[in-house]
Amino acid sequence: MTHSHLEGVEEIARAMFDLFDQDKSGEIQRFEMEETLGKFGVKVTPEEFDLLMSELDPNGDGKVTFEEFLELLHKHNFTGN
Ligand SMILES: [Ca+2]
Ligand SMILES: [Ca+2]
Repeated sequence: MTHSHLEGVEEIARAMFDLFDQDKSGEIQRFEMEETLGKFGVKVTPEEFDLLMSELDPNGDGKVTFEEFLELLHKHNFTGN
């Protein structure tokens, strides 16, 4: 069984997304982002955090959907395209 390149990327993105989405609500809220980064020992200043959220959450509703997450990966060429 062969996976297309895009399917592989979506699988990785989904796994990463699930890691952040601790309450499995289907969206990453700010507190989840903060907690998950903290768990990995990543320290960001409030300014850096705001910048990160504005990247991840372009429509500014305070939640990152899987679509927004995937779009960011594409934007930064993590997909290799
Ligand atoms: Ca959530
Ligand atoms: Ca959003």
